[in-house]
Amino acid sequence: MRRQINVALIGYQFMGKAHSNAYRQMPRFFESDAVPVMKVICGRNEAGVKAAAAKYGWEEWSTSWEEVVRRKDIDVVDIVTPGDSHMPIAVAAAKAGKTLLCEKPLANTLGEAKRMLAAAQKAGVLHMICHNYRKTPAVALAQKLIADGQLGKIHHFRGTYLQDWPVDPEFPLYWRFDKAKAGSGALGDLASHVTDLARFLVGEITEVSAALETFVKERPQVDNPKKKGKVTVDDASLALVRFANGAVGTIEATRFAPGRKNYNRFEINGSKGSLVFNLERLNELELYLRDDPAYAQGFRNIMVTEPVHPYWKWWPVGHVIGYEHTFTHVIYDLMQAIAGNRQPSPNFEDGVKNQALLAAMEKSSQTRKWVKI
Ligand code: SOE
Repeated sequence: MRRQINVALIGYQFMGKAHSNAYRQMPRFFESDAVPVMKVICGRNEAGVKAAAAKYGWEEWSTSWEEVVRRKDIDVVDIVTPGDSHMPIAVAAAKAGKTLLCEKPLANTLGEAKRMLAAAQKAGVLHMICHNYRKTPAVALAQKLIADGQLGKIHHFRGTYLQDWPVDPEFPLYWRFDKAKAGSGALGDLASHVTDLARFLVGEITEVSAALETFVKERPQVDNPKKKGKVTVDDASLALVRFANGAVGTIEATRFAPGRKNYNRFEINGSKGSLVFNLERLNELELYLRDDPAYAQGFRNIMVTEPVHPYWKWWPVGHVIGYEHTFTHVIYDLMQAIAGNRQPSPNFEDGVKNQALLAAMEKSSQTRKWVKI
């Protein structure tokens, strides 16, 4: 008998959809030792959350996260709200003894992120941060190849995350442009994925030199489009980074790259070879090994769709998967961690380390100096 884990999802918009879809898929396809039960979805707008509950398949809905996190029958509290409410929800849920899953970045400030980790540790609960791209089979394979030494000593990490949705200056000033709500712009939303991948694949970053830029300083207000309001976050963030193991890297995240919808790519060069991942071709990993015979040297394209590959035991051989499955793998790992009573990975400790990098990048951009972590 697999353990039934009652989940409460706090928030129901974009990421709420992705998480709901993952919970729905889990019990059907996965041989996990615990299965999520979609108990309750929570949001402030009654009509919105009611519709989301029906559409995504949650048993109940609520407009009060305070009530939901206190419920005795809830095991997991999954937080997908804008960043300004991550800390209060996570701290209250930790105090109530719940397992925590939280969207990235962990919080809006390093101080808040540290409070969340401290609360989880004090309560002795399991905690996980949703960096879904780590759970892409090709990314997990890249990590294994590097950890096994196939690339030798790592010299370079080159990560880019490019989008284009707000290039039009008339795009409205919704919450992602408000520092009080979102914490930062491209930095927290996109660069945070790249810094997480850099840490996952290459190791800890010790020093950063960064530049943040806001190209469109004012946008039409959502409720009153004739009036403009101030954009208080970055549109782009760029950084040079140094790793503890001697590697160097570049991280570029922008919302101003026309034609690039969700272009998350990295290239890693080591003494023995290189590898390339591009989310737009997420089932593939490009690998170049210097030890290949001279006549056969070149980048090979590995289809990461075989049972020997990470996260492939449920999917049919050679049948490609997509973005949505990265979330299913997050939920699978969470359920396995709950069943085994061990901390999932990545968790709030990773969230705090990542937040320290984001804070350092902001400081570096303001002071125009290198900042040590
Ligand atoms: C929106 O910009 C967004 O959905 C991010 O919030 C996600 O974390 C990223 O994966 C895709 O883009």
